Amino acid sequence: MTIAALCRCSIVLIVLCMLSACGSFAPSAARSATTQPTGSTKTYGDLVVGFAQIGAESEWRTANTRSLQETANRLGVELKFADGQQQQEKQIQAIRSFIAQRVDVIGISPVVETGWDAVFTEVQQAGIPLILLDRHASVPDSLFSAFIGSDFVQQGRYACQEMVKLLNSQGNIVVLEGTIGSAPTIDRRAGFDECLRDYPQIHVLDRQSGDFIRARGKEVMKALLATHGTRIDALFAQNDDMALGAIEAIEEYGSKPGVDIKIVSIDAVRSAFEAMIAGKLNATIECDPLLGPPFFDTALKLVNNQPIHKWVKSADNIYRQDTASQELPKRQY
Ligand code: GYE
Repeated sequence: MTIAALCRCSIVLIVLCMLSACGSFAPSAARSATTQPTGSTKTYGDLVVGFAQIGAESEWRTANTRSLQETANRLGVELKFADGQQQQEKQIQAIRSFIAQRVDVIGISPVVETGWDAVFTEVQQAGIPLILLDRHASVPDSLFSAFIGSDFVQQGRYACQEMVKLLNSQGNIVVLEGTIGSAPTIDRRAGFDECLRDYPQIHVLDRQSGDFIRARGKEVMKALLATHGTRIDALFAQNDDMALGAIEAIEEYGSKPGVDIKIVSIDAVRSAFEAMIAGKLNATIECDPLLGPPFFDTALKLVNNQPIHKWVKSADNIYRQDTASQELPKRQY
């Protein structure tokens, strides 16, 4: 599903909530075979949940996995966790195995946006509620119960606004993009480019995928420096890990990251705060990975057939060098 579709869906939600004064909403796909008769409400201890994770490509992902596992342990939920190793095929296999095991709820962070219709239909036919976590997918709304995560388009807009300030509305940018075809890559680009249209003196020299991986960020930045050299005034990295890799490449090239080449990235992981304190990263846009609590809360509501929000949206902040040392001790990931 596209963000535009999510927005349309939010409008429908607002109208429905105004009509019913309920404050939340249970979509039809949430009604499942696991619906409990009155008097037998399930608790966390009764829940068996399957989660198809993408992999372990970034600090963000590690924090996200930890949040899911720690929250499951704390609540007493049985979590069946599958690592997709960045492969859609492996995630599809994991979902099929969760269906075969008759779990109560299935969660997935889809590595790419498309190609999910068939397997999500199988989940629906099995009567199992499906939660998309962190990344959304391009499927009809009826094929999943809820999406929990950030507004990636907004993150792209924020990154552009920071960039505009750092460049005084003028200069040449290179972009390190995430996994090709993934929701954050597509949406962060859309938000960034939409905002950039108001600044004709800022030019994007090049954009290349670094797959959200630190080593790839370094490698690709090295190649970008070899091609564009000192014409590069700034880097927008779609995640912190790629920015951190690029910082190494910039230093090896003999330039000063954060000074000669301004850098804005997304995620706000610990290492990004350290890089800001060292003056090597200028700003990072937060993307909250601590999605374990809202995930299991929604899962429990779904099995008990209680109202849920179709999009449980994370609140994301902007962090800059000036507050980085105050913020670092407060960071949980
Ligand atoms: O920004 C990146 C991770 O889907 C929001 O995936 C997530 C992104 C995050 O690999 O670091």
